[in-house]
Amino acid sequence: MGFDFLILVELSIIEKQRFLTFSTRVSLPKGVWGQLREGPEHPGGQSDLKKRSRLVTEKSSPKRWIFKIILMGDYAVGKTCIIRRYVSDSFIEDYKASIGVDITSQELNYEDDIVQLQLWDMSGQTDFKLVRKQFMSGTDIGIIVFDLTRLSSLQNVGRWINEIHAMIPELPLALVGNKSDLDRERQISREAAEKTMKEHGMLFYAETSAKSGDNITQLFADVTQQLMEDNK
Ligand SMILES: Nc1nc2c(ncn2[C@@H]2O[C@H](COP(=O)(O)OP(=O)(O)OP(=O)(O)O)[C@@H](O)[C@H]2O)c(=O)[nH]1
Ligand SMILES: [Mg+2]
Repeated sequence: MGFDFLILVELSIIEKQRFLTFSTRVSLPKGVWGQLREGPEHPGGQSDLKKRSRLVTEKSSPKRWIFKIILMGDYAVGKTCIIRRYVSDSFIEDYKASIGVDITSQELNYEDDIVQLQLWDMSGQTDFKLVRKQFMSGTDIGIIVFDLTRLSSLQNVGRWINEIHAMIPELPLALVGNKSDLDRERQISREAAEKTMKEHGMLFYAETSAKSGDNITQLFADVTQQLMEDNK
């Protein structure tokens, strides 16, 4: 029963990915997307993409880059809302758990170049561990989100890191504390979160509110800067 359900979910994700591939705003040269997405897999689940530049159009000006970013973290910490706020500047109060993986694309300028961020929103439910595993390949950077009003979501950060690094050893990771607007319900100080970030050797720590929009654009600007510094 559980197995059948999983297969259905994965098929819908593949359909979605295909749709996104054709609807993306970046005009990729013919065949480039296929080349980018279909590298032979290494045993650890990491594709050979990591060794390749993310520069898509080398000769044209401006240059175009494409990066895959995964968002992970406990259920209901606000991963989907962070992406929604960033991409469509909107917010939904009702919680609707993500099923499997959702992919959204956002384009931005970095200096004279154009960067396309592929944002892979992974369900935080434990049931979807297998699905998450299958969609991690080719990731450039991970964002682990926790809820500033729920201590357990910070305590679980180590588990998320293990899940990711089991598939992609040493993938660079950023830590994000979301729901900063709920100041009175806050359970985690900035210092405690920064300590966790340092203990795990993560890139940086940021606090966001998908509800107010605070620091959301800055978060993705910082992630983009990190990616570009690593790839240029
Ligand atoms: N106050 C406040 N609520 C938020 C914020 N971000 C998300 N929420 C709420 O938290 C709940 C969960 O948000 P989601 O974005 O669906 O959480 P998720 O991490 O994607 O959850 P899963 O898909 O189950 O992994 C929703 O009710 C949102 O309205 C925020 O910054 N502030
Ligand atoms: Mg979600």
